[in-house]
Amino acid sequence: MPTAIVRPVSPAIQQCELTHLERQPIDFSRAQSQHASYCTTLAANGYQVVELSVAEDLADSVFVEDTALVLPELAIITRPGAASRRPELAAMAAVLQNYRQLAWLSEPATLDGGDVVVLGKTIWIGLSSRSNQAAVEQVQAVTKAFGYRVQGVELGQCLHLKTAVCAVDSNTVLLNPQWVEPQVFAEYQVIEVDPREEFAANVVQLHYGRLLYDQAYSATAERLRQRGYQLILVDNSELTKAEGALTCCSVLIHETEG
Ligand code: CIR
Repeated sequence: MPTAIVRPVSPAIQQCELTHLERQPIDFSRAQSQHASYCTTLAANGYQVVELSVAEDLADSVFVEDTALVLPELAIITRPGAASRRPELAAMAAVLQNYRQLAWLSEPATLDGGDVVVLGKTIWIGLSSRSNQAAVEQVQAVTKAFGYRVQGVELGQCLHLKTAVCAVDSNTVLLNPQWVEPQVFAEYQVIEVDPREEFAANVVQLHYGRLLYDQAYSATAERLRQRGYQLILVDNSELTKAEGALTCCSVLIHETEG
């Protein structure tokens, strides 16, 4: 059975890091109930949901994706670009060690898991305000023995690589051409987001091929449906204000893929 590691929304969420968005009020109880639906949806789709304990004073701790990269062969504990987020790592490492051998990044590398897109044996890393070339080199060093190629990607004005591009299957990406150059992903099939929906590229690939998707992006959802993808929609409106998208809220552990 695949596993999803999640963490409750912190009561400090209003003090979250923001890079490209203006701060606006976040309704904590609404964020909690949307997050609960996200977890229930993962469970209903076959995941064993493992919840880390709430971190009262770690504002961004719900965004567990940024703390780890899980591959079939090992898990890498990241070194988030925002120093405020580094205390989030210990709880993730304590659980992940039950599933994978762990590797750690060290200074000067910085990496947010939101900057990582894995397609087969290629690991794409966004060179964002959070993740750097030293991370590309360190991830390459610890994954080389398993046959991975690690490639840095230049990004436009968005927080993470997964804000700009995500895989929707092993050979296809969903991408916003304003934020990442489509040519970089020319070896795959490329689906572009609807130009009215700039945040629509973020999508969670579930273990049997369905996609967990944000109900806010109906025009891009239609594009995906027309290509034959089955979508499961959830509401993420409160955590969107914290610059968090759907992939950010879980670390998925699959039997055969990261
Ligand atoms: C941050 O700026 O770190 C959080 N407010 C949002 C992190 C979102 N995580 C993600 O996209 N993987």
